[in-house]
Amino acid sequence: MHTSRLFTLVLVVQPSRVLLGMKKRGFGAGLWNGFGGKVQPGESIEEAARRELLEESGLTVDTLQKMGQITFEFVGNSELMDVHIFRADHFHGEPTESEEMRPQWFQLDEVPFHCMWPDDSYWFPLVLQRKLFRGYFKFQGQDTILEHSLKEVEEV
Ligand code: 6U4
Repeated sequence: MHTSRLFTLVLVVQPSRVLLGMKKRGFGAGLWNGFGGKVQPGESIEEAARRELLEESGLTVDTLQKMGQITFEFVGNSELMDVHIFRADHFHGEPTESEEMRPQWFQLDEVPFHCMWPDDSYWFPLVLQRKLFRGYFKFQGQDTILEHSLKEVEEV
C-alpha cells in the first residue's frame, strides 16, 4: 500500500526570467528548484505554498496560479510525494537567502536543467506556457527516472 504526503512547489516567473533557489540542505540539496515543502497539519495547500515561499525566498505574492500536480514514487519508499505546483507572476519583497535556499534569477533560455531534478525538463516548459498538467514519475535514487507519464489537463 502506498500512502502519500503533500508538498508544494512555487515558481516565480517574470516575462524574461524565473527565480530558482539552490537547495542548501535536506532533500534535493545541491539542486536548483522552485520554493516549497511539506504541507503542515491544519494548513491548506495554498497556505503552505505561500508560507514556504516566504520562508525560503523572502517573497510574498498576491496570486498563486495552480499549474500542476505530480506524484513521485521512489523505489524502496512506500510514501509517495504528492507535489502541487504553482506559478506566481508578481511578487513583493526582495529575494533573500535563507538557511534552506539561495535564490537566483535565471533567463528563461538559461534554466539550469543539468543541475535540477531530472523531471523538471519535462514539465517546466508547460509552466512557462501556462499549460495545466498532471504527472507521475518513478525514480530510482535521485538521478534515474524509471517510468513517467505527463498529460495536459483542463483543471488541476
Ligand atoms: P523540512 O526539512 O521538513 O523543512 P520541507 O521544507 O518541509 O522540509 P522539503 O524541502 O523536503 O520540505 O520539500 C521538498 C521540496 O522539493 C518540495 O518543494 C517538493 C520538491 N521536490 C521533491 N521532489 C521533486 C522533484 N522530483 N522535482 C522537483 N521538485 C521536487 O522539481
